[in-house]
Amino acid sequence: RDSGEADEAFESGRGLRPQGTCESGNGEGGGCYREAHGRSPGKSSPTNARKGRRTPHYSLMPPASMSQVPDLETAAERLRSASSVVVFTGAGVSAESGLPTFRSGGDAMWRHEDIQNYAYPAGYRLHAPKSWQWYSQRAAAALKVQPNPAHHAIAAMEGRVADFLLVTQNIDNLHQRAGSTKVVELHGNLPRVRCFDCDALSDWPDPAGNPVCESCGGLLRPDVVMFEETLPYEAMERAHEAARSCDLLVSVGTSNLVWPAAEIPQVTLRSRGHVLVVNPDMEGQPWGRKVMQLRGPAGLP
Ligand code: BJW
Ligand code: ZN
Repeated sequence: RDSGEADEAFESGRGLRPQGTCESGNGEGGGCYREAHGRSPGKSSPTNARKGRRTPHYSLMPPASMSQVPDLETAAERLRSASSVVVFTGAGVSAESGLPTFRSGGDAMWRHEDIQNYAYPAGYRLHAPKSWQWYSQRAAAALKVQPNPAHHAIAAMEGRVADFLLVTQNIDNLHQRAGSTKVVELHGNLPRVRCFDCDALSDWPDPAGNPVCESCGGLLRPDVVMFEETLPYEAMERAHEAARSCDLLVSVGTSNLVWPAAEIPQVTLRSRGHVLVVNPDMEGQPWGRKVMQLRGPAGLP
């Protein structure tokens, strides 16, 4: 292997993982984790961009010593001593509220639905009104469940850390319902509806009715970021800036698979901060000398 590239991956926390574990053929661009991380759209890995070649398929497992596996108290101490903290969340944080994640566990959403049908603009248009009803049911389900201890703990952290920002990929509003106010939403918000054509925002109308915009007659959709759509510019700017300047970024309940959001922890690792990963599954997670991996669920009671 090219040791320069591998060392860069080590330092950035961009994981190497065993061969044969790539999630190809899942309809999400057909890429494996490494492909996605090595060449984010528009932001290719500097090393590979420079050398103009594909990222090789590493077959190394990270040495255990490269990442710390702290006990809860050590992780808590790291958090207490940080004066600038970013919490970066994904669907796993809402799992203990009863909402399925996208990719993990038996009830993962993408196990049951073809994401091409609903989570891509072209698929959504083609499969309306079924796609509309699918999102509408998810919006209703999100309203029925309650924030769990993880949401509450993150909301409480906001009041204790001088410089705090929650950067979430979640669209279910549970962080806000738990009391978080310093929130940046990268993937939009499911309780809102937007017109494909005129961009008018509204609340969910009768889900049984036709998804048609009252102003222009265009097709309605949830105000979430689907695949191949760009993330809100200002939200990404704020997230990048906070990730760049924080002492600690806590990545909770996300597979860290979807770009460009997955770059946020990497921004911290390339800067001066450390990363604490909280997840029951560390496969494909950031790792390296500045990473602590706390294996387990987010919402301990
Ligand atoms: C627990 C737990 C417990 C369980 N406690 N934890 C090839 C290479 C590189 C990039 C691409 C590529 N092909 C395509 C792309 C780009 C694409 C992308 O990244 N794809 C990859 C998946 C390959 N990205 C995009 O398209 C983005 N836009 C973009 O790049 O624009 C430029 C462009 C233009 C034109 C063409 C191509 C690019 C947009 C991404 C938008 C993502 N939107 C979604 C929602 C869709 C709508 C919907 O249905 O809601 O956002 S997808 C979905 O994934 C959702 C989530 O926010 C996001 C992240 O998922 P998350 O939250 O991490 O959930 P899971 O399920 O993945 O993980 C759950 C985790 O919880 C697991 O780790 C569990 O272990 C853990 N867990 N229980 C704690 N109790
Ligand atoms: Zn309209």
